Amino acid sequence: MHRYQTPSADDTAYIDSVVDRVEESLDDSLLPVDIFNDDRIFAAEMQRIFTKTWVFLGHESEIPNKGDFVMRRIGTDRVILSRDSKGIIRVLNNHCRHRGTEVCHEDRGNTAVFKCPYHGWAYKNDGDWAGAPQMNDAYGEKLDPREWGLLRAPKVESLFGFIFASLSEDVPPLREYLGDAVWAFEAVVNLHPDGMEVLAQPEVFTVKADWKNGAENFAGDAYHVGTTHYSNTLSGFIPGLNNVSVVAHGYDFGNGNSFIGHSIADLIAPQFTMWGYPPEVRDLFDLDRLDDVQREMIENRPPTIGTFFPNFSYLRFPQPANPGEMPIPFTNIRVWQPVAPGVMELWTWEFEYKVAPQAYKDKAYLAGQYGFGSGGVFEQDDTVVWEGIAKAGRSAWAREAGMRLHFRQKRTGPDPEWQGPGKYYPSIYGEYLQEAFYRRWVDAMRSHNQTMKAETKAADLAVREAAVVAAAAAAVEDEGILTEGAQA
Ligand code: UNU
Ligand code: FES
Ligand code: FE
Repeated sequence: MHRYQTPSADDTAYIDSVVDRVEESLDDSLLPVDIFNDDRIFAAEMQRIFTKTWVFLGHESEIPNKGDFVMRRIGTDRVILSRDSKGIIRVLNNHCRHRGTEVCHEDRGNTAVFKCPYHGWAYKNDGDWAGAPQMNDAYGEKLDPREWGLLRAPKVESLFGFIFASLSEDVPPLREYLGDAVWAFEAVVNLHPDGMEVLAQPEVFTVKADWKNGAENFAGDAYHVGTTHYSNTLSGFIPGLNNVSVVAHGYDFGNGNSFIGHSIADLIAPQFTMWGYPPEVRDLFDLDRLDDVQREMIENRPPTIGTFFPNFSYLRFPQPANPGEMPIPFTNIRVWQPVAPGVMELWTWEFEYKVAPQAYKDKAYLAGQYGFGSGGVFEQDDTVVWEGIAKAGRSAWAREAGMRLHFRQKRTGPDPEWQGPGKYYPSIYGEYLQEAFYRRWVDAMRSHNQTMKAETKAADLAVREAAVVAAAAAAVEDEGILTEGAQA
């Protein structure tokens, strides 16, 4: 049994040749448009990237209680993100093991059991097979709950409450995979021991653009803001917005994980250090948790926008909750979810520190949604221009002409004095972070030799079970991923 259609020999030759051409082009700081809207490239991305890397699924605060679940996606599959009756977080494939139809049709809820709507097979909230109608007449005896349980992601880990999963047994642990980016992420989301929480369920909407265009933009594109978002400069929505790339910096943590930083105090007003958090929130932070370089970084040029390969992005910038008000920072987390060639779902969540006053959470939610909700004034601008790129990727003219995109801004190197991990670039000009994102894409598209285990044999499942429990147990110590009593 193959979980994904194996490309034919011809397809593989085609895909490999495109990946080669992308790499050669990047050596020239160019990028072929073909990769943004191509059936075979899309299929290969699902197979070679989305079943192999770590992907973000949600936050612990979305499923705080045993039995809570939310529906998410890994690649084109709908998956159940569940906190099982022991408190362990599970990522379950939503396809019934009997005939394969979709088991769960709710976006969220709380349940001990998922029951398939076709013939009624039932699964526990940890994925195990639980029963079937007329079991004695139909089957004679109970089926093996492990062997006939829902497919389960072998790797689930939580980082500061943010839950990632991988369908590959072979990925390194999440912290190792993200590498130095963890250091920056910590300075963003771990300024208080209670961490952050979601302010509402995510918004999800379809954009006729490729997932990579959003990921690339958030990996390092400060240059577009003055033009794409000019209406927000005109309206005075964020003071100084047209100069935002002048005060922007780059942090490259390798492997396609990067942040933009902004000296916001230079842009808006001197008190806008540390993203411009007002004293009632800033005073709650425990900055002793950070090292000196992290502290200096968030004071003067905090990470404002970033991408973790492949499709997780972050944004924190001060914006008014209502026109004319003082800008305040909001925290928006997003996933560029591929659903078809040239089409993605955009998932966005607003977050805030758990300890922040409720009045601040309410305002931060409004500020975030005003700019980057599905109808947000920035979101609308960005998605329209990205949709144009998907059209280029489908254009016979552009493809026949071998059209390649330009990543050749003037580059000045990283700061040799930088004391932190990764590389710090005082200037964002150069499009080096976007180029690094596509270099990581090339690497991922090449490392397809590791194939997923084809058959879910009982023995495999036992191994997976052990891996999931071990990961969850490690997470107890690490992040408190389990609820109370879960270890019993
Ligand atoms: O569109 C953006 N990347 C952006 C928007 C950056 C800074 C402020 C607002
Ligand atoms: Fe699910 Fe038959 S397909 S019970
Ligand atoms: Fe933008």
